Amino acid sequence: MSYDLSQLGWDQTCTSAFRRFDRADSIPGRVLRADRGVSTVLTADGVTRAALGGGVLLDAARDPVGLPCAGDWVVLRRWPDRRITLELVLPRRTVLIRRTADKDASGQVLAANMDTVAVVEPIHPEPDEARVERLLALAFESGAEPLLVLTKADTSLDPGAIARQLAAVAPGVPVLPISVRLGTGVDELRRYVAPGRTCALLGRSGAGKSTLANALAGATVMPVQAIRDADGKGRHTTAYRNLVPVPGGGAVLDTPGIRGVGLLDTGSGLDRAFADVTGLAARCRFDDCRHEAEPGCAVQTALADGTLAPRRLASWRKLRREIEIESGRRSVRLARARQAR
Ligand SMILES: Nc1nc2c(ncn2[C@@H]2O[C@H](COP(=O)(O)OP(=O)(O)OP(=O)(O)O)[C@@H](O)[C@H]2O)c(=O)[nH]1
Ligand SMILES: [Mg+2]
Ligand SMILES: [Zn+2]
Repeated sequence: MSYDLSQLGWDQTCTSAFRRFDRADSIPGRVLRADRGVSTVLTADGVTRAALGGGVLLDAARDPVGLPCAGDWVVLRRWPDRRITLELVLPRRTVLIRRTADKDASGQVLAANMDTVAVVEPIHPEPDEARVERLLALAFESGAEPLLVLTKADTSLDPGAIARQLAAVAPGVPVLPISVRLGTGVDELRRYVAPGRTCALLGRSGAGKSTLANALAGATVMPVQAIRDADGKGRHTTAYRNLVPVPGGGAVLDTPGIRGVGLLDTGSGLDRAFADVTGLAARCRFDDCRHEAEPGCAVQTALADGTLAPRRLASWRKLRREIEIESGRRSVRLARARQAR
């Protein structure tokens, strides 16, 4: 069996990154799934399992962010005794990363090298604007193009109205209502998994991510929640992140539902997710405007004339504060670690 890795986005940049490590016994591949100590990797020769090599383990001991994850381009090594090891993770073009409770880690990598991050939010039960905002900030921060997918469009009489309502919390982001049940919107999503392109799915448990992945793959690759419970809450069905190649196209990267997601942000992802607010803030008279009662505050003007929703401003402030507190903690930790050394 032979597989053309360019279908999955292997390009000139990958080729030159790989060349630096190229040896007779090295082969490139893309991680479909990463488990503890072993990765499932798609190479030109098909799917193989590879144990983590010493170098990768050493890097990961310093910072788990260096561990391979679904979507990573990697270098494998074939040993004379037919063992295969994963020797290197090639530089990530984009990376979806969230804050973890782990004090020393710089975060948890959810997906790598995707072109699009689709925030997947169900129309039923009611979409949660605050969750969409938070996930979009994470999506923007990844470096990939965000997309908002509204699933289960068949549960609403007017999905278009819900899409318009949510577009207000997703400025500049395409909003795509989809019903896999009715087959509507799936073809639009297919554009994001064209040959060479990868789309990661991110959203709460039960949102319908795996159902989408299966629809794109044209097969049941991911198990989905069998029975819909009345409150729509459901339990986690997908337990691992999985890159699923799409026949005749690129790939979709399914992830387990996330409950809370801590932002690990330099601020730029958040600012881009709140482009409406930051765009206004840039027009305030004072550079250090706090958008409270200062004269010439464009944000207050927009609140007064109804072009900016108060909820939206409150949301932005809340997430900003969270990031500030977190980065404060981080620098204290770093300083302590330096002192300890
Ligand atoms: N009515 C309707 N139900 C859907 C649609 N798509 C998915 N569902 C249902 O939503 C439930 C959850 O779907 P999953 O695909 O397992 O959700 P998930 O986001 O992968 O969930 P986790 O793996 O737990 O994160 C299933 O019972 C699906 O049948 C749709 O278009 N319409
Ligand atoms: Mg799932
Ligand atoms: Zn202002």
